[in-house]
Amino acid sequence: VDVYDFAAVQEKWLPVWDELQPFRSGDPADTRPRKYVLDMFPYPSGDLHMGHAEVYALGDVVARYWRHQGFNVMHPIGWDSFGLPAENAAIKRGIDPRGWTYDNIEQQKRSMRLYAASFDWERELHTSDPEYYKWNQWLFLQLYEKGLAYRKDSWVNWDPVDQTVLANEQVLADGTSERSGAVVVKKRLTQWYFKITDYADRLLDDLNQLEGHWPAKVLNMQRNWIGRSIGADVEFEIEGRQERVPVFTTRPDTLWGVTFMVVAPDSELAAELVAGSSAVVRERFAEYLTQVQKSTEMERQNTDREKTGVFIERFAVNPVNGERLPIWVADYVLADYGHGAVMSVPAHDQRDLDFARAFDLPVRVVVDTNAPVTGVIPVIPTDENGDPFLPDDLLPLDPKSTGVALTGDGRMINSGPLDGLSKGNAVKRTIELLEAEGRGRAAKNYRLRDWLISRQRYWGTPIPIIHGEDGAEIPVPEDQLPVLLPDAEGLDLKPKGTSPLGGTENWVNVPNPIDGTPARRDADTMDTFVDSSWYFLRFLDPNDDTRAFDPKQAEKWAPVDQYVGGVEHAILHLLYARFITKVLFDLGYLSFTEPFTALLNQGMVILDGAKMSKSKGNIVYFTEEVEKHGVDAVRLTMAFAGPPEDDIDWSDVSPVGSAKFLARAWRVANDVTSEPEVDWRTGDAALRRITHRFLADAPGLVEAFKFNVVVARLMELVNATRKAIDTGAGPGDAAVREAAEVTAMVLDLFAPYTAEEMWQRLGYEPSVALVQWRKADPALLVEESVTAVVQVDGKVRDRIEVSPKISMEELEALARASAAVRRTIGDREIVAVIVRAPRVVSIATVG
Ligand code: ANZ
Repeated sequence: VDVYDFAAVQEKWLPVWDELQPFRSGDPADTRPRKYVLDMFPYPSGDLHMGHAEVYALGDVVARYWRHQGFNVMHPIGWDSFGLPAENAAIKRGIDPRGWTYDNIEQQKRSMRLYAASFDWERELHTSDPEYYKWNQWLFLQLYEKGLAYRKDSWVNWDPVDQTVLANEQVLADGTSERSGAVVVKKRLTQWYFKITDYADRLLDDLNQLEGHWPAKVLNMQRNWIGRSIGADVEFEIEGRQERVPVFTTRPDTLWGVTFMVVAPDSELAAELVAGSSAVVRERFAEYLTQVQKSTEMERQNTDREKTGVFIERFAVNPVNGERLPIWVADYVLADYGHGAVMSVPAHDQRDLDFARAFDLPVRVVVDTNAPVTGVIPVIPTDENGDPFLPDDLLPLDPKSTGVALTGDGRMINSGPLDGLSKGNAVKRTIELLEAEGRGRAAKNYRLRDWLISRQRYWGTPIPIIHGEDGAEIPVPEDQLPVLLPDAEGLDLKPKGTSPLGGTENWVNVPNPIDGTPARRDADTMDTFVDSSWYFLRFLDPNDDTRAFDPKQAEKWAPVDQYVGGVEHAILHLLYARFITKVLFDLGYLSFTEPFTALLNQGMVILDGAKMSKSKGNIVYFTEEVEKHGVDAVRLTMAFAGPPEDDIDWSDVSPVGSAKFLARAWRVANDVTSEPEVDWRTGDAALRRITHRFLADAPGLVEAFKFNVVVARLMELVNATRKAIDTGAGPGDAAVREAAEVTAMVLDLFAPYTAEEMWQRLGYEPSVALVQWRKADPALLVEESVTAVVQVDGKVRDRIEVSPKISMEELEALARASAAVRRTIGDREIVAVIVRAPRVVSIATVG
C-alpha cells in the first residue's frame, strides 16, 4: 500500500500488542532499573473526553521515553469509579449506579485501548470493586486505631442540591459546591473526620523536598491551603465565668492596644456567654445568629463587607493591664479558626478597625509605625508621670479618623514594659511575660481543617463501624471485611440528607460483634478522595487479596517517579494522598513520606474558549476527532500544541497537519531501499549530522517536558531525510535508513501506531516501543566548518576554517586578526571591508 491508512494500521497493531504485551512490568526476573509513571486515573462518567486525550497522550510520552532508555516502566491504569455522578445519573434514569458505572468503564476502556497509551493492563483496578474498597475500610480502621479517624458533631458544609456534606476543599472560592454548583450552606451534623491537622507541619515542611519537581503554583496552593500562622494563645478572664477564654493572635505585641473582644456568633462560647445575659440581648443575639447562618464562610471573610455585630453585655479582662473589655459577637470572627474568639486591636488590624468605626469603639495606637525599626533605638521621651510622650507631628496618623489600620513594623508605645521595642522583640517579650504568668503561650494555627470523610450517599465505600445500643463505636473486625455495599435495588437513592444505606433494615441491623446485642452499621459512605489517596499503592498488586499492598513491592516501585494530571487536583487529591502516605509511613508500611516525586500538570483542552469537561459535546468530539484524523494524529497534536502546562484551544491546532506529517514520516520509511545490515558510516555525512544532533538533544528535551520542541525537531529530521531521498544521497543511502530508524524510535513517544508500522517497514520485528534509543556519535556532533577566504585589495591572503553559522561581525574580526592579513596591510589604512559570511571577506586599503 502506498497510501497511509491510519484505520488499517490501528486495526493491525492492537492485536499484535495484545499478544506481545510489551508494557507488562511485573516480571520478577526483570533486571532493568525501574520507573513508576502514573497518570491520574479517570472517573468513568461516560466515554473519554478531550481532557483525557491530553493527559493520556502526555503521560504516555514519559512512560514510553523511559522504556526507550532501558527502564522497566510501570504505567498502570484503573478507574476511580465510586462517586456522585453515577448516583445522580442513576436517580435521573431510574437505573442502578453499578450498571451505569461498569458500562461506562467498558466504553472508556475500549477507547483507551484504541488510544494506545502504553498501560500495563494486568494492573487495572476499579475502586468500586469490593476487592478494592475492602482496603479502604482497612485503611479507615488503621486510622481509627491510631486516633486519626473520629466522629464529631459540628457545623459542616452542606450541598443543598446533592443533599450531602462537602469537605472544605470541595467548596469553591465563591462559596458554591464544586460538584453541583449550589451555594453551600452550614448544617450541624455528626460526621467522620480524618485528623489531617495532626500532619499540618509535616505536610507543609515536606513541600520543600518537592521544590523544583512539582509546579511552583501547586506548591504555593498547598502552602496557602495549610496556612500556618505563628503567634500566641492569650488567656482572658471573663467576668462572671470560671474558666479563662483563650484567643489566638499573630500579634501578641499589640496586647496593650486591645479595646474589645469579639466572639464568633456560631461558637459554643457565644451561646454560653449569651445565656448569662439579659433577655433583650438573648433575643438580639438569636436574630443575629439566624442571619449569620445564611452567609457562607467566604462572605464572612470578605473584608469589604459591612461590619455587623451585637454587644452581648459581658466583659473580659485584659491580662496585662486589667482593663475591662466589652464582648461582642460578629460574623467576621469564625467559629472554627483559632479559638473562635479574638482580642480586637483596631489600631493595627483592619477588620477590627472597620468594626470599631462602625460601632464607635475606642482605638489605641501601640505601635509607632513612623519610628525607625533598625539602627539606633530612639529614646522615647516621657512626660512627668513617666508615660511615653511624643509630639503630635511625630505620631502616626490616627487610624480612627483615617480608617486605615497601622499594620506595619515600628516601635512600641503605650505598652508598659514593651515601650521602645521593635515589633519582633515585642512579640517575644510578650510571650515570655504571658508564659511567666501562666496566661498564655506561643502557638501556631492552621487554615487546614480536619478532613470530613463521611457522605450521606449510596455509591461509595461503607464505613466499617458498628454502633452499639449504648452508643459505643465498634470497629468491624478485620476478618469481616469487606462490609459489602448492599444492592441498590429497592433502595431510595434520592438525596434526603441521610444515607440511603440507613433505609436497608436487613443491612443496617447487625449483632454487636462484641456481645451479640442489637446494633446498627454506620450508614454513611466514604468520600471518594479516600479511594484515590492510596490507589498508587494498590497498583503494585491489585489482585493481592491478603493485604492492601505489599511493603516489599512498595519498596521496589514507589514512590511514583512521575505523576501526570490536571492542576484541578492541586489541593484536594494531592494533599490527601500526601497525608495518607505519611500515615502509612508512621504505621511502618512505607519507607518514604511523599507519594509523588515529580508532578507534571497538563493544561486544559478548550474548544473556542469553553472548558472540555464531562459535557457530552466534548465526548462526541473525542470520538469524532479520533475517527477523522486517527489516534496518532490526535496524540501528536496534543504534544505539539505547546508546552504541556499551557491550555490547548482545539480550534487553534491542526490535527490535519499532524496527520500529514505522519504520512510523510511513514513514506520516508517506505522509501528506504537499503537493508538493516547496512553500515551507517558509509552514509551521507550531512544527514547523519542532523540525525545525531537530534539524538543528542532529544533526551534532555523530553526530560524537560519540551515535547513540542521534540516534535518540531522530528519534523525537521523527516524533511531533511525526504530531501536526501529525492535530491541527494537517494533512498539506498545508509544515512537515510539511519534517519528513518531514529524517526521511528522517537515518534513512538507520540504516534505509536505509525512508529510501529515504520519499524516493520524498515525490516524489524515489533515492538519499536522496547528498542533502546541510540546514543549520538560525538564525532558527528562537531559542527561542520567551511573555508572562508580573506582578500586584501583583490588578492587572497588567508583562508580560515569557520562555522557555517558565523556572524558577519565575528568573521570580520577573525579576518582582521589574521597574521597573514596584518602582515600584508602593514601600516596602510583600511578604507572598506565587505563581509559575505561565511565565505568571503574583502578588505580595501589605501596609503
Ligand atoms: C490581634 C491582632 C492584632 C491580630 C493585629 C492581627 C493583627 P491569620 O494570619 O489568618 O492566622 N483571628 C484569630 N482567630 C480568628 C477567628 N476565629 N476568626 C477571625 N479572625 C481571627 O490571622 C490571625 C489573626 O486573625 C489573629 O491575630 C486574630 O487577630 C485574628 F494588629 O489578634 B489578631
